[in-house]
Amino acid sequence: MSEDKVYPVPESIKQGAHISFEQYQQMYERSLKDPEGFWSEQADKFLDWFSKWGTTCEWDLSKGDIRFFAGGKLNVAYNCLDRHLESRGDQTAIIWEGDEPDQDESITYRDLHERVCRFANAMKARGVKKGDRVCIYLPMIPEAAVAMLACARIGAVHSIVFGGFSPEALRDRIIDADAEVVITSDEGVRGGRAIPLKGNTDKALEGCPNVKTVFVVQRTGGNINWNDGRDVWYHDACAEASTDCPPEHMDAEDPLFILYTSGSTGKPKGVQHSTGGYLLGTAMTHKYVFDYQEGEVYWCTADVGWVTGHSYIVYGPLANGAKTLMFEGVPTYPDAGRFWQVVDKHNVAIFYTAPTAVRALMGQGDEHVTNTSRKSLRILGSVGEPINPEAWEWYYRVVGEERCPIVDTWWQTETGSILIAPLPGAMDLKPGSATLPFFGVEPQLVDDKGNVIEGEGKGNLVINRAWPSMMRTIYGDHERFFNTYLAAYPGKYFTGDGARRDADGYYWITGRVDDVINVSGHRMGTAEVESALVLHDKVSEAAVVGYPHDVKGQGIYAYVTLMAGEEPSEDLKKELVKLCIDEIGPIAKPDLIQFAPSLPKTRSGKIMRRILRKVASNELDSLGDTSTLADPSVVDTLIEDRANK
Ligand code: 6R9
Repeated sequence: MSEDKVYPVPESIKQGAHISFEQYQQMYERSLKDPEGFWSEQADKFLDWFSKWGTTCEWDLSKGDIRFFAGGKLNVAYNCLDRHLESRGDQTAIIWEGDEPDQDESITYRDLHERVCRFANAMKARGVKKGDRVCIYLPMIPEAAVAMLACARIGAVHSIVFGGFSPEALRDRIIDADAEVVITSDEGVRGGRAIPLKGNTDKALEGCPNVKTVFVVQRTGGNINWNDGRDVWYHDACAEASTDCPPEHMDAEDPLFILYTSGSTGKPKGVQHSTGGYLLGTAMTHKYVFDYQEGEVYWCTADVGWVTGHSYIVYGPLANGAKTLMFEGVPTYPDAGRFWQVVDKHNVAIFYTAPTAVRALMGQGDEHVTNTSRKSLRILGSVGEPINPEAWEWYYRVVGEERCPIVDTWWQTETGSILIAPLPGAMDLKPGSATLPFFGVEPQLVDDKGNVIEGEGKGNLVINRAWPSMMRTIYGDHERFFNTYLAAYPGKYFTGDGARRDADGYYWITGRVDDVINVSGHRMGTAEVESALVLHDKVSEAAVVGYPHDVKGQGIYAYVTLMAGEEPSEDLKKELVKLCIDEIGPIAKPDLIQFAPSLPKTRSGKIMRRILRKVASNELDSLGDTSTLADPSVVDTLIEDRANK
């Protein structure tokens, strides 16, 4: 092993783990040498099929064609529910923990199956059919999982929009997906505060004439407006629906869902996932990366509005017949010990969260953790951004009491499931490294010209072959899919991340190499925030970059140039912040705004973001070459006026 700090696999975890290091090596090698044999065995083992596929896998990344198990028929809801009824119908499927500590609910596989069938029939009764897009805009309540699975059952393609997004962001996504049905709730509740989801939906729908039906879940009973021809109470619709709903036979390559994510340019893109390959990827990784053992309570703290919630609250765990915990609230309500209180209350064995939450809680004092037991915990997980070694050590030492391995899982909305992560019974850990690739994943590092870097080194992270849960396209724009991910390095998938590989072959993700920033584990395209800022009458130009932020990982730093004659002011800053919140949502709120008389541009008019990033990060002695700027003196003014001196 190299000079890095290494944490060997604890004996207690090694014994009884699904996979040892030797097994990992054998299976990994086979997955690359004999993908047909490997994937067909796994698809047989993990999923139930109505009928078998033709060719197991075929892809040509230089053309954008990817197919796994094509011709095979299955249904995701059947795999997550029906097939478990005989053996574990009365076992808990979902443990719901509400925003208030005295609110919770356990839903068995049988209950969940019934609820899904009813709601599936309710949608059918209103004309929803295979292939239709359905938008889900719900808080973290069981109905979110019910709605997802009900769509899957009838072959409708869901598009979940995170409840923290604004009406404008919701509208864009409904229009892009051409959804005719929206599922929302009267309000959501987080940290004791109500969020007007129905009100937001009403606003969004002012611009969506194609939406015919809005199902409304009653969560709080708060006041809402009602549109008689369009709005339907979810509970009424379910009450009158039958519990008998045969699952649609879907092709493995039929779309399961669309999920919008940010890129470096343009509007958010609808990442489209498949049915068979996606479910196989999430089920396999859920079992092996978390070493999930029968009967254990597993908790992923993500929101179902993000891919982590899709794959690791709902699809992966339920496909494996697991007990999955769904939490409505926030880590600091009623106090900063909430996570650990919930762990004790429900005997959570596997806990999966984001580094930003770990850092935030680390700052609140150890006693919130140490005054709970946490004896049930066995495995800890991290996802969303690189975890800094201090946060890793705290998570390991204070939360896990040095007995729980931390699985640092690297993946993306586009990858569908975890691609690089330790298997807890197999791999020694190094704080800050996502370690080794999962089965069938062939990572490579390339330089900007596409030359492959062998052995130890640093470069752009690409994946040299397709894997089952890989995205299939961008909804409605296959060319954009190709250009965004497959054009840069022909035959390879480009992740947008940079990485280093050490002497042991371990991967260390260094962060995005494009204009995407990662704020509290949420992806944000700088272009999206810029577009919001320039909507203001007084703004002529804006450039947004990320800068290091203690808790959020990266903060949003906005440089704003005003129209001639306009004066900077604190009030104007507030208006700009509000504009970003209104256009995108609270996660897009700039942390720092600097009014800049002009931005550093090349002679061809390109903004030199590298310089803006350096100034925002206070790395003033490494600005690099500024000689190609049209007016190098712009940089002195920028430094003089920086917002975080
Ligand atoms: C699952 C998810 C993807 C981007 C990805 C990378 C960053 C995620 C990470 C990580 C370092 C990890 N990222 N996990 N970076 N270590 N364990 O987060 O999907 O929202 O699409 O974000 O997040 O930069 O490219 P998504």
